[in-house]
Amino acid sequence: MPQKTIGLEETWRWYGPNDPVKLSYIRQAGATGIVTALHQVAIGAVWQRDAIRARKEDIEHHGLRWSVVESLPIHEDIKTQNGNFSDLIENYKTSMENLAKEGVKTICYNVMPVLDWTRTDLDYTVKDGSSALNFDWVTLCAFDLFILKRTQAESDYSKKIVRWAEDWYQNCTSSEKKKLVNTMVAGLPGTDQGFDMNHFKTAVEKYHNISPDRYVEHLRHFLTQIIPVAEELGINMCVHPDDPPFGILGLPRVMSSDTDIKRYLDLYDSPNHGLTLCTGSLGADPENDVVAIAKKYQKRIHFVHLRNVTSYGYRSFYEDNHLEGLVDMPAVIRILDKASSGRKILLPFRPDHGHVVAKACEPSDLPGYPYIGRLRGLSELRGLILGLKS
Ligand code: CS2
Ligand code: MN
Repeated sequence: MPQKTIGLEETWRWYGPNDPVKLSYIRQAGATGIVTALHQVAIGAVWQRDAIRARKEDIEHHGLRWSVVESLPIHEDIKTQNGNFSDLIENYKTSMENLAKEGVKTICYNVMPVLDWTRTDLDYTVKDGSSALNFDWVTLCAFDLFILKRTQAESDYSKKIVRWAEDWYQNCTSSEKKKLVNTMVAGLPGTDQGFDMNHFKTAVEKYHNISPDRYVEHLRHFLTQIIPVAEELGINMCVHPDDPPFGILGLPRVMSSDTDIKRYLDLYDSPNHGLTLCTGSLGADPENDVVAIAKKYQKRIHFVHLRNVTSYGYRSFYEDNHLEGLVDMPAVIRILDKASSGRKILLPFRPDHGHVVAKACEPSDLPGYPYIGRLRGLSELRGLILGLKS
């Protein structure tokens, strides 16, 4: 019998005790590692050691291990260098220390301003009838120009896109508009941090005078503080790329391409300052050669999200089945498998999102995180990994 995975660890994102996908279901899906966060703690507050331990014990009680923290979010005030951001950095360090004391030493985070991943449609029917997440540039433009009404937004779009966005906006119903607002600003699974439109606008406007170069300097400051702590604690920090991997709503984006990744990793040269390779996020820009990126940064990749995308127009894409779409998954797996084999610890990967299939049987309604679609993804990836080994 070939071993299931050598070097790679099958993990699964779990949103904690309120996740309709129970730890027992995850065990039955065949994953061995859990990716989770203390979602109940407000962004910026310290993750206390007893809360970490309780979560860890819960996971271990089900025969699983807590492999990765996703995410330990960076507070907006650290990103914009506002208010008491130095105290917030100290809190971040304390959370890292508490995690390390409990033996949880891989931490995923991202540097996207205001929003984590962004989609314009969370229920997009693909050709086999299942439902996927979708990002449409024209719809985003309509949101930006006619709903958010951001100052100077128009200069970010071509005349053609603006015309199509006007058509879209004029022809859509008020319930469609409402749905778009919810999709854009209501927050992500596992967070209570949804915005209303006014707060959202204020949060976006805080970046008005922060150019990508200035934003990089803010992040350099953050890294200079936290990476030495990671080195001391033996923690691998893994930055997640921007999703989608291009500028939206005038916000600075600095982790969207190979050039961006290089600049960001070069801000602090340390093996503990690494990358979450997210094939779906990077793959949404057809200019990004995901296989080349995987190869180039293989030593700095400490965590992997496997997902695929199909693009259908300028800056527009939907999430495809894991083995279909723009990303050459076998090629990525070959690189990761090789990169992981000589390591002291397994390289965790997870199926990042899945389609809603067999809706009536689906226990979860968290966008992107159904049980059955991810089960399909994990199973296909497991088969691919095994097949490439034999
Ligand atoms: C995840 C991101 O669901 C997803 O698409 O890949 O939300 C990811 O968790 C964060 O950006 C990492 O901090
Ligand atoms: Mn991802």
